[in-house]
Amino acid sequence: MILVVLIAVLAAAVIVAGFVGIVRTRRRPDAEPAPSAVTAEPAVAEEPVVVAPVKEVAPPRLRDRLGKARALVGGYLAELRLRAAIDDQVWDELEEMLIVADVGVSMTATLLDDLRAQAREQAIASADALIDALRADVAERLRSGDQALAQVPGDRNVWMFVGVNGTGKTTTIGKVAEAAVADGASVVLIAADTFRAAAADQLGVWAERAGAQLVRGQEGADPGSVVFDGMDAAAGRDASLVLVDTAGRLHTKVNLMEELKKLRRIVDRTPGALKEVLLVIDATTGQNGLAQARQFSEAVDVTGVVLTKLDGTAKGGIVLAIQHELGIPVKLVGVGEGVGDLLEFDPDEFAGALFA
Ligand SMILES: Nc1nc2c(ncn2[C@@H]2O[C@H](COP(=O)(O)OP(=O)(O)OP(=O)(O)O)[C@@H](O)[C@H]2O)c(=O)[nH]1
Ligand SMILES: [Mg+2]
Repeated sequence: MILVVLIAVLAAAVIVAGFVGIVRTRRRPDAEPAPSAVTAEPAVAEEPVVVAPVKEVAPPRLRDRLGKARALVGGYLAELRLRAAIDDQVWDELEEMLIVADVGVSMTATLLDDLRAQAREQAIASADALIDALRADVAERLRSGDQALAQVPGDRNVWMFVGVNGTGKTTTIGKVAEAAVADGASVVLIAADTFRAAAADQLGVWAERAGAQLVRGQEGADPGSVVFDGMDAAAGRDASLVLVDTAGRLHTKVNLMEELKKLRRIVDRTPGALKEVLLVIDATTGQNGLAQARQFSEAVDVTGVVLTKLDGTAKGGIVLAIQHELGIPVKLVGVGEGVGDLLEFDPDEFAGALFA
């Protein structure tokens, strides 16, 4: 009898142990892990944890944003490629294409002279080969300037943005600030546009978004004193990049151009800090941008051009005119209104995209 009871108790214990074991091994994968005793054995993950990848926004591609300019030039190129021989008509159409694309009369003449010489020397016989030679020539000419933005590690780097009204100065500064902060820079934005309170507010939105410090003054304040305070603040926080936003002004207004010179002098009180004076030109204004560039350059010694709104114009050739006639390299191009829509200018990519 005792033996029977003992066997029954043992059997019951085995069944309960087995049941507990089943429950343990069937824990839901998403359940909290059971508290485990300290053990020398490494923990073994029951299920691999799959984390959704962070969705990265790819930078825009220049060729995708040059839609209008590519459509215009592409129309001519498609026609030209059908020609059996390089005759006068081919040369006329090439000339028309370059003028319509806003390459400018002088640069067009230079490019075509070059191309004629190449065609003779290398016995170029097909329109296809001629277009390839043109593309290479354009890239070569655009490469002649120093495209890189001056930024010395460990230095205070000040970039001043100038230009006529509405070209995209404030927007470009916002885009640059965002990228620089993401790169680990300590960035100060100076709102030297004191004509309208809204101008500093607009810069403030970009500053907040990027995580940059904003220095602004009252509406109507002397822009010089704002720049002065901004340089002080930049020194205080040991900022690596300082972006100065100036009010849009007509290049023909002498007093306003004098004001720009003054702002420049205030930045220059920190010797060597001013690394770039960037003229922001709206590409849709075409050849008029050249006149602006000349006047601004005379006033404040422009070191580079930011060409904005390339996404909205068929006149992409203006890049060539600027570099050829003014010797000022295009350093950045704006290809949209979004924060990521700013690209470092790449001559080969540009020539390839335009004369594909
Ligand atoms: N499509 C397009 N729009 C742009 C680009 N850059 C700027 N814009 C737009 O151009 C308009 C003017 O830009 P702002 O940055 O305010 O120009 P600004 O030079 O600071 O203007 P002011 O301070 O008034 O002289 C805004 O609507 C911008 O969104 C660009 O690359 N492409
Ligand atoms: Mg502005």
